[in-house]
Amino acid sequence: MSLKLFAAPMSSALPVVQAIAELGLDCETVMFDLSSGEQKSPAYLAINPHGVVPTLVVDGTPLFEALAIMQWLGERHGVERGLWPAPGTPQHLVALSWSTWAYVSYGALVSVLNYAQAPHGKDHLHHPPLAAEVLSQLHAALDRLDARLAQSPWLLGEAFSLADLIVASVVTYSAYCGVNTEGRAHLERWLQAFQSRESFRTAWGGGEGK
Ligand SMILES: N[C@@H](CCC(=O)N[C@@H](CS)C(=O)NCC(=O)O)C(=O)O
Repeated sequence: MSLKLFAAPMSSALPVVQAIAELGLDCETVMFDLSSGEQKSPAYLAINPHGVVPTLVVDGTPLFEALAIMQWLGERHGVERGLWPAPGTPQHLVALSWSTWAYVSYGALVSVLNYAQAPHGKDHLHHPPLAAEVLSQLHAALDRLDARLAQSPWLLGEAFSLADLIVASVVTYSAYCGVNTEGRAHLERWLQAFQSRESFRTAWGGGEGK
């Protein structure tokens, strides 16, 4: 199987780079400089019409959206390595639930927070009451994640899995965006264990954690 990843430093591609490292897969990686706009070249738009990274090209077929890529990596390569639960098991449902929750539900709130906190050059979007509301919803979400992590060291039980990588990546990113993740014992322990992994330090560049 041939794998080619289009990625960029400090981007949504980092968790995918980390997942590939955890799985120990052979993968050609093309690093774009997003500021140069090469992600909008006709050649790349033919692979990913949205002109963003990451895209993983699997035997010539492009797969885009970081969450889809990592769930596919889990299904196709993680099960045999003990990093993703086998389809048909209850743990597989848990992995799909929490990983999708992180990107779709929690991640959507982080996007709104970024707009409400006025992204660079978009001061007209600055909206403090909306930012406060979204922050309070994000903190409530983190409380629920903390409660889940009170049940076991990792999301699926005793062992680290790509479900942890996916969820912890979004939580780590949210901390960069100003969501205070501290003060929750189980969440903090889990986040620290995640950020101490060699794959995190390598992929995210020096282990800049929360
Ligand atoms: N939801 C997408 C987000 C992809 C995305 O927005 N990537 C950004 C980097 S974080 C990008 O490539 N931006 C370049 C651009 O918009 O030109 C995913 O998770 O794959």
